[in-house]
Amino acid sequence: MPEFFPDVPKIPFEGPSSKNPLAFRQYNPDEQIEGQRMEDLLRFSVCYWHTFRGTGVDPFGAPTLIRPWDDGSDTVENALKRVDVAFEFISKLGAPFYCFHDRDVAPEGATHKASNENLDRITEKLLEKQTQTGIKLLWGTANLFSHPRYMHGAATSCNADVFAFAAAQVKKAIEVTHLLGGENYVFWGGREGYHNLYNTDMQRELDHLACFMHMAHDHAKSIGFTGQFLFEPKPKEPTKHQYDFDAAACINFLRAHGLEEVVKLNIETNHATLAGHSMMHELEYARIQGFLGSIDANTGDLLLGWDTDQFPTDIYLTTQIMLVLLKQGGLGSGGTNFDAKVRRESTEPVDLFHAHIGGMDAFARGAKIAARIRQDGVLDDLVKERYSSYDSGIGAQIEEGAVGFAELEQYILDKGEAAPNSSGRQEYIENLINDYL
Ligand code: XLS
Ligand code: NI
Ligand code: NI
Repeated sequence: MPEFFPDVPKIPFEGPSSKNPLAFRQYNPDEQIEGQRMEDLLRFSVCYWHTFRGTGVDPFGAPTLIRPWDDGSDTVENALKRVDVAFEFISKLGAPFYCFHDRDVAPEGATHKASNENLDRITEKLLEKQTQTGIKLLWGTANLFSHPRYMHGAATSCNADVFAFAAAQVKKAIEVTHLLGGENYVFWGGREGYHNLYNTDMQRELDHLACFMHMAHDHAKSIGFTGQFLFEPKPKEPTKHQYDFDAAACINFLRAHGLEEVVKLNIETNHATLAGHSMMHELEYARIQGFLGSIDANTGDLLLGWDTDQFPTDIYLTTQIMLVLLKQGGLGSGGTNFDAKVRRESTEPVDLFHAHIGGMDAFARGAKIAARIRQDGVLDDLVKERYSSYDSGIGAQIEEGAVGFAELEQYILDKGEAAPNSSGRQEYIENLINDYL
C-alpha cells in the first residue's frame, strides 16, 4: 500500500516544550479532564469535504492545493483512492472520527440509481477501512446544494420533483450512515432559504421543510437508525435569508413542528459569527434548552464577512467553547468536527496536518483552561453572587411564583426605591480570565 504522506509519522504527544511542528503540545488523548479522557471529551472529527475535496479554488482564482494522489476526475477510481488517503491521514493524526456528505465521498452519477451504485462501492471501502483502523463515523449528511437541480432549495424548493429527489437522496444517505455505524445525521440547510419574498411562499416552504424532516425521522426509525439527528444553523450564504438562521430560529422551528424530541443542533463557530453572535452565546442558548448536540469547529475572519471556515487557533475562543461543553459534561454522541479548510496559500499536503494539529491543540488547551476556571469556581461564585437577590426575600418569592404584579407594586410602594445595583466588574472578570490563559 503506497503511503500518501510518506514524510509524516503518526503524530505523537510531546508536551508544551516540544519544538516539533508535527507533534501535539496539548492534546494528549489519555489525559483526564473532569474525569473524562480528552479523546472521549473532545471527540475530534476530520471533515471529508474540505480536507479531501478542497482544491483552493475561490471566486477569484483557480485551484492551488497540491494533492499528488488526486487526478482531479470525478470517477469512482479516484474516489476509492481518496478513501485510502483519508484513512491514512486520519490514522496518522489520531482523530477518532470523520464526517462526510454523500457527494464528497462518491461521484454523482447520471441518474439517482447510478449515484447510489457509486455510493455503495465507496461505502464498502469506507466500512473496510473503518474496521481496519478503528476510525468511526461521527455523522453523515447529504449534499442538497451543489447540483443545479437544487437552485431553489431542496426540501423548500418550489419544485415538488426536487423535494422528491432530495428525499430519495437523504433516504440513501441515512441508510449509508446507518450501515457505517454513524452516530449522528446532520441537516444543514444548504439552499433552504430565499432571496426574495415577492416570489416566495414562506409558510409553505417552512411546512415542507418540517414535513421533510419528519419523513427522514420516520425512515430512520423504520431501518433502526438510532443516531442523533442534528440541525446546523447558518444565517446566510448561499441564500440571503436561511431558514436555519441561528440556534434560536432552529429551536423555534423544531418546537413549532413537533421535532424537538428528535433533533438537536450542530453549532458552527463561523455561522455564529455570521449571525452576529459569539459561539459561546449560541452554545449556551442551545445547552440551556437541551438542544446542544455537536459542534463544527472552525473560525471566521473578523475582517472578512463570509464563511471562511478557518481552523480555530484562538485560545479565548476554545476556552469559551469548552466552558459551555464542560458545563454540559461533553457532547454525548456529538463531537468536535473540524468543518475547516486550509487557506489556498497553504498548498502542501503537510499543511493539512499543521492545520488539524493546531486546531486539536487549541481545543485541548481551551479544555484545560476551562477546567481550571471551573475547578476554582471563580465564575460560578461571581454569577451566584450577582443573582443572590433572588435567593431570598422578594426575589425568591418571584421565582416561586408566590407574588404577582399587585404584590410587587405594594412591595415597591412600601420600599420607595429599588436596592442599589452593585458593579458588574466587567474588566475585573476579563482580567481574571487572562490569569488562567
Ligand atoms: C456549510 C456547512 C456545511 C455543513 C454540512 O457552511 O457548514 O459544511 O456542516 O453540510
Ligand atoms: Ni458546518
Ligand atoms: Ni460553514
